[in-house]
Amino acid sequence: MSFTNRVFAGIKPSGDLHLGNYLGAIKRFVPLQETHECIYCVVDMHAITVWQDPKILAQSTREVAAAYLAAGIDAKKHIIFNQSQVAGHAELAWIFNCVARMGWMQRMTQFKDKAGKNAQNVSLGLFAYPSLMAADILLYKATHVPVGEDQKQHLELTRDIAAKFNNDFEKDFFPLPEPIITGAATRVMSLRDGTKKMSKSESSSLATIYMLDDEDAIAKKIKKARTDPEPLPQNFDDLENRLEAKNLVSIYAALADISPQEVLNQYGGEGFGVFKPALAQLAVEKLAPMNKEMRRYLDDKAQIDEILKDGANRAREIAKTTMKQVKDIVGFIS
Ligand code: AQP
Repeated sequence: MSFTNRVFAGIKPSGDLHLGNYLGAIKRFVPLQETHECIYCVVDMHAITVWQDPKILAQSTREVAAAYLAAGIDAKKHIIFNQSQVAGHAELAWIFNCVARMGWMQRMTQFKDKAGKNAQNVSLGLFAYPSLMAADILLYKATHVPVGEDQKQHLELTRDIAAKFNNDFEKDFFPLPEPIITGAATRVMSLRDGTKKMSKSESSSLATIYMLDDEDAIAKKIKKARTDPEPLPQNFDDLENRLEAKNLVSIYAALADISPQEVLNQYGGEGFGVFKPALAQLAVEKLAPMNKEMRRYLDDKAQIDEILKDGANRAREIAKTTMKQVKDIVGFIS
């Protein structure tokens, strides 16, 4: 069977969006609009796998939508919506819970990282998260999924679920979606610890550049970013054991749309006294206009809610067709 070239991607409204979400995901969503039919979702049902204050959840949902719009996603030509408005996500996720195997889910490293020593006490939803993610993607028979490096394992599980469904029920019903993991910053690390991923749940605000940070905050965080006393090398490979320096060079490359090696062609031999101000200037130049645009959208909640509703209506139409077929295939009377 041939499938439409369709992109699905989502971001959890589980806190303030950061540079990792931007460089690893949102920035890369934009050019895909030229080549694919794109569905960009605010995955609020994933957010509640850990506690969310209901008042803040609604605001964070609008913030993700505002970031999509400010980055340049065209909500008329493509689709922007929040997941909980389309019931098909939950319906298909249940069917996938019955397709996925316990052993597959138990291998997911993100669950192990997030649950830590507290595995008996976290929500069942956190454990089942990858099955809902598979439903998000396959409900639209999406063929491509742009994600950061951290989501690679979940994407592989999505393919396993699709393959098992096809094998158990009907050959070639679901596509096996391809991850798109490209660019210089597929895994942006904390500015304070090069071994840790930059993340919404990080407690030190100095470790994370937020998309709504103002120019002073961006410059201050880059100035205070942890580094080492050595100058930058001429070759990117020589940064292998200098994680914090490698992270800053990768961030520069991703912001400037050049390769990390090209950054070192320019700054190799320089110390951080020269490189950090250059990075701060570039980050402000790239992030400040988007920040302004996000705030403009956030000032008009009704407009964002309308965009989400319109997107959900269009997403629901696609989802309805898939769910009708899935129910027939599984043997549910509908
Ligand atoms: N540090 C990162 N570098 C590159 N890409 C990243 N992404 C997240 N962090 C980085 C990518 O952003 C997209 C949306 O992720 P998400 O918000 O749905 O979930 P997450 O990966 O769990 O993000 P966080 O910030 O770490 O959230 P919390 O702390 O709430 O769990 C994905 O494509 C992801 O790869």
